[in-house]
Amino acid sequence: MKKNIGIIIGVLVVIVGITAYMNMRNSKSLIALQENAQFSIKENGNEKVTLTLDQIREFGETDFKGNYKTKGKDAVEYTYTGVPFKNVLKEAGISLDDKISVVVSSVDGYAVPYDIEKIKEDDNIYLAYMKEKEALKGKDDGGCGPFLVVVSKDQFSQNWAKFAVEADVK
Ligand SMILES: Nc1nc2c(c(=O)[nH]1)N[C@H]1C(S)=C(S)[C@@H](COP(=O)(O)O)O[C@H]1N2
Ligand SMILES: [Mo]
Repeated sequence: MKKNIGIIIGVLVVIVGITAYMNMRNSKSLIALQENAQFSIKENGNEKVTLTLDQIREFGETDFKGNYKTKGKDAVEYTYTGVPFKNVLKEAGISLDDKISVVVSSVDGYAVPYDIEKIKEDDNIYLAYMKEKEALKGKDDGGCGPFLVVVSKDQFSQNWAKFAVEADVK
């Protein structure tokens, strides 16, 4: 009997290990699929730089929380992965000193203005590309990505920018 329990635990440990490994591989390959995902930065309407997901991941990748609320449902707290939005602007060589806002535009024509003081805050506005360790799917695949601007400290997600493709710093 004792021996059987040992075998069962052993088998379970192996199954959990294999599942964890497969999940890890899965999220890596999903990210690889999104390697052609791009995000453009403008300064006062002028094209500054277009960044790939691979480049953006080098700007201080971190996990953070976001309260995603969709119509008719309660807000749900998810863990997202991305970079602080201000890091992206810094890496693009844009000074925030003389600026008022960052307007993020999306593939569906949606545009969200963020106050420059909000952008400067720590741990609040992020450029996300993963949710619960999986790459964000695009609009055509029923997702919010490949890039999603998350306002981490907000109670709801009405000021997030789904399918974000561009930011203009003005
Ligand atoms: N690109 C884009 N982002 C958007 C929206 C949108 O229509 N387009 N809607 C906003 C609103 S009002 C909410 S509540 C959240 C969640 O919207 P969803 O429920 O349509 O996913 O996304 C926000 N970001
Ligand atoms: Mo909304």
